[in-house]
Parts: sequence; C-alpha cells; structure tokens
Amino acid sequence: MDCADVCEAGPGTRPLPAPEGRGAQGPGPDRSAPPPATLKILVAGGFGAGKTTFVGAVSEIEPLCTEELLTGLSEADDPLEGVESKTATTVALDFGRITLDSRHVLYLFGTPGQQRFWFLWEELCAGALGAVVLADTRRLADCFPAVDFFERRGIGFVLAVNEFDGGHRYTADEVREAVGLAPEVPVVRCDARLASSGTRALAALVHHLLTTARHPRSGGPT
Ligand SMILES: Nc1nc2c(ncn2[C@@H]2O[C@H](COP(=O)(O)OP(=O)(O)O)[C@@H](O)[C@H]2O)c(=O)[nH]1
Ligand SMILES: [Mg+2]
Repeated sequence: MDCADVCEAGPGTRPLPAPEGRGAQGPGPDRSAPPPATLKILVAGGFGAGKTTFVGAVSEIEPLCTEELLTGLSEADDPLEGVESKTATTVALDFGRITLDSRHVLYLFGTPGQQRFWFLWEELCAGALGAVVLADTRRLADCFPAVDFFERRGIGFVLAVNEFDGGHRYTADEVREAVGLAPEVPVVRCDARLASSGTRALAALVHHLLTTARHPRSGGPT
C-alpha cells in the first residue's frame, strides 16, 4: 500500500508549511524536496470507549490531550456506568502524530465523546480523510452518534471494537448487525492500549478508503 495512493484518494491532505529558522545557509534539509503532506484522521466514539488511550498509544509524540480529573460534580454530565474505573475525561480533544515517511505525516484528532462537545465535530471533520470509531461493547449504543455523523457526511470510517477486560466478545458480524453498519464498513478488533493494535485499525481504515476511492458506491452520502 502506497501512501501516495491515500493522498490521491480524497480530501484530508494539505501541504505542511515549510519549517522556519536555521538551515537557510550551509548543510541542512533538502529544500528542493516538497514539504510533507498532512493527512488528518479522526478518532471518535462514546465517552470512555478508549479514544485518548488509542491516540496516546499510536502517537510518536507525547500526545496533546486535554484530560481533567472526573469529580462527583462532573458525573452528572459524564455518567460512569460501565466505565467506573475511568478517572479522567477529555474536555476538548486529543491530538497525536505519526510520520509515515518523508512525504506524509498523519495527524490524529480524538473527538470529545460527550454530547455537549458535538459542536466541535463539524470543525474537526473539515478536511478529514477518514475516521476510526471506537466501540465499547458494554455500551455499544454510545458509538451510534459517531457512526451516524460520519455516514451522513460520507466520511469513510472503520468500527474498532475495543475489547475491554470482562466485556463480552462478539463476532464482527454480530457487532455489524447491532450497529446497523453497511456491509463494506470494516469491523476490526482492537486493544486501544497497544500501538500495534491501533496501527492495525488505522491500516484497515486506509485500506477501506483506498478501496472505496477506487470503487465508489453509487448514490453517495445520504
Ligand atoms: N482493559 C482495557 N482498558 C482500556 C482499553 N482502552 C482504554 N482503556 C481504559 O478505559 C478507560 C477509558 O479510556 P479513555 O481513553 O480515557 O476513553 P475516552 O473517553 O474515549 O478518551 C481508561 O482508564 C483506559 O485506561 C482497552 O482496550 N482495554
Ligand atoms: Mg478522552
């Protein structure tokens, strides 16, 4: 799979501004080389589905995340049923980076899961190549808003089932049916704590985007 294919597959690419500062004279980076293109991918899902964990595991930089400690007061807004071990909540978004090669840099944006932050989603999805929607099978319905959001905008996504300890293990087909996903949307298993597992989910997304770019469905988004 070639990153160049992904860049040509649709929106979500933008040249990075040329770096400033030292190196204008003498040896330095090859300035004749085009700046790397940025690819934007969103990581969405319900509260506690593992978005912050996912971005942190796969990012090559210390992820920028805006976590705050959960308090008794915040529980009214962020119910902890099913995720009682959660001690912090994302109050804006998570941000991480993966350099694919000298020409392509992937930026990951973890969308805030809480309903009160949905207004941010419109901004975040501008120019996005695609999305990973994390699903927690203990609270599967929490991923429905994200699935609806991307389906309505025709943004390609994969559903990554984050298998929490003690959660029931469903087959991909059972999850697909319960969520009402179109047959072409990939359902992948994932452990958001593991970089290798997150990378597999991202690879599945890229593969899906390439496939749909080459064989678009007739009718387009609804
Ligand atoms: N056992 C297990 N715990 C996870 C997994 N992914 C996330 N967690 C934990 O679940 C909690 C919620 O994850 P977080 O990333 O904050 O969820 P977010 O609200 O979607 O950002 C945290 O305590 C994580 O350590 C996973 O795949 N397996
Ligand atoms: Mg979070």
